[in-house]
Amino acid sequence: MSSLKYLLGAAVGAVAMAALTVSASALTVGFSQVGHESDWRTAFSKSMQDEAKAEGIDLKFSDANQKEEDQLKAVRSFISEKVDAIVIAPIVVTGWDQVLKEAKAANIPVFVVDRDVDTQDKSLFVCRIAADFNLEGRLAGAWAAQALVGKGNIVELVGTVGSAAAEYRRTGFAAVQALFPLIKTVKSQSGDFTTQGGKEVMESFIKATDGLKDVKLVWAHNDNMLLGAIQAMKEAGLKPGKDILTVSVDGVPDIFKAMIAGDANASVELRSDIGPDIYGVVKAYLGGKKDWPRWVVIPSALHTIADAAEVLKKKGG
Ligand code: GYE
Repeated sequence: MSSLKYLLGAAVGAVAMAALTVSASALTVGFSQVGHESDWRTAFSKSMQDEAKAEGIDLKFSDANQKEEDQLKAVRSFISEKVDAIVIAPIVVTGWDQVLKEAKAANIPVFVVDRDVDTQDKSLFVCRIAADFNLEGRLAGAWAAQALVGKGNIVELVGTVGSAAAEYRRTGFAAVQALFPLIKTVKSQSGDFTTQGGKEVMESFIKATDGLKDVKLVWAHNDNMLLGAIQAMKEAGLKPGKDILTVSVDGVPDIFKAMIAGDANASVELRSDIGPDIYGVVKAYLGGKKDWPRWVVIPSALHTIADAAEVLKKKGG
């Protein structure tokens, strides 16, 4: 009798296991990505795609090309396709309430990743999985303050206007800068997180300041804008990394190469290999773990010329 029970139990267990495996392999996730504006972004997309393959997740990937309306369209199409979960890397913080309400009404959980959304109703998404952009700004500001020994003019290359990455980094940097009244920002403009944008904005800074006269440092909200700015400075006969110090965010391979070449000084690394972290939360939530902190924090670290070669090697560059 008891062995029959055992056999029956094992059979039921096997069926349940099979059902579990089927539902795991059939997991469909819609991911609305910002675009492909930077090296960090393309590395992040790759991590999401590679990990989906490795975990057998059916990933619906949509690149919004930095256009807010394309991003809203993508989320609405994920809702009509009845995906199991929606992951959003929001371009800007505003404009999310309505579409998030639609996802909620359709019973589809939403996970905000990377950049933030500004919404009063916190029940509209499960949690945010992202680095601390304000801390990145403060780390960059602290490095700048010590490199300038508390004094000197700086120029700022701002990220996409209205994006959490630009707003929070700027606020973090400014909080440290406020402790050093002799460090002054003489120019500040958006380069939209792109290499080309950074180059063009730096060209205009160079013109407007008589060749960066009295400017001691460039603070860029991401590496790609700085890489563009480095080109502009070199073309104008200036010496970035020496006469004009640099600090930026992301830690992409090219910025470490620039540090090794002596053209850049410091970057706050933002992890891009976060696909496993994100799917880990999504799967656990769908599997029944509902109590997530509002913000699952991904750590960031500052690197300089001192460890650039070592970090680049780890990244396989
Ligand atoms: O730093 C930048 C990008 O949102 C944190 O977006 C991200 C930023 C990243 O394109 O390179």
